[in-house]
Amino acid sequence: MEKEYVRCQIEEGMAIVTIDNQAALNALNQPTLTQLDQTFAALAKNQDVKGVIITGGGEKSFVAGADISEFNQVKGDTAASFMGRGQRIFDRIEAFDRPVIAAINGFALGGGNELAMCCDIRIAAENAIFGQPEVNLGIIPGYGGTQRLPRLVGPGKAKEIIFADERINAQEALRIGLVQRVVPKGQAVEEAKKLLKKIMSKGPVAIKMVKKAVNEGLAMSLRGGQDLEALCQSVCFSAEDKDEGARAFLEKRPANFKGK
Ligand code: CO8
Repeated sequence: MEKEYVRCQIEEGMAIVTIDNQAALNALNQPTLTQLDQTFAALAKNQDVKGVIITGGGEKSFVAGADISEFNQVKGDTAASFMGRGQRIFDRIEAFDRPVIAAINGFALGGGNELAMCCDIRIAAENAIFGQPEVNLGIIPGYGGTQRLPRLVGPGKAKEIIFADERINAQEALRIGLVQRVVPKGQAVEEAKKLLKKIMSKGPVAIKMVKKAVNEGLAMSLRGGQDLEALCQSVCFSAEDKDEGARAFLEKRPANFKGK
């Protein structure tokens, strides 16, 4: 039987997905990528799950990158399809229709930083270290890093990080906007749960539409993005959640959203 590299635990409507291959600092080998994809496919069908947290096993590493021991399987003529597979898995996580938070408990290097960047929100423990060290290996980031990093921190900062393998600590990651919160070592998952619970108390249709408008709008012109925003708002105004939200406000009680 294949080793289990990805664990998924569901509690109070939250799925906690743990990449667990601690002997290799949770490096992403091909079975791990497959299991991650399968985990998200199963979560997509489970409507009891309202949000997801991704973290790494142990206290040292979130994910230390793609598994370097697999590099000899990749040649010039197969690299593009190899990368495309990982990119699409990360794209599916990014497009997951409920919030996904990265709880970064240690090293987030190469594919690890790329995994964190496809999540909606990143919370770092103070011992987290970020970087894109691929150029040390004579290659470039391959799971979306050259595209998502400049979108998050700007092209100059992204090139500095990638060209020179500049390692970024948690406070610097916060300063440049790579992460949204920094918490003490060992607290990233707890903080992510706290934030996710708060998000889960809001209208689920609205949260889904915010995610769609922000993610898809980033690739559009300002006008096109606003058209998309208006369409997403139409979805909200057609949903029961909007009636419940207004009613609850007027009746001075918490809303009981159904996500419909
Ligand atoms: N792949 C495979 N094994 C790894 C990886 C990795 N990315 N990172 C760490 N390990 C293993 C080490 O080989 C070591 O194994 P062993 O105990 O058997 O020798 C174990 O994890 C512990 O690592 P260290 O002893 O090195 O621990 P340190 O605390 O001294 O150092 C570091 C921690 C700084 C994280 C260090 O391990 C390191 O530099 N790791 C590599 C980081 C890296 O370069 N990541 C980028 C990889 S490339 C990538 O992600 C994108 C490529 C896209 C193409 C994919 C094609 C397949």
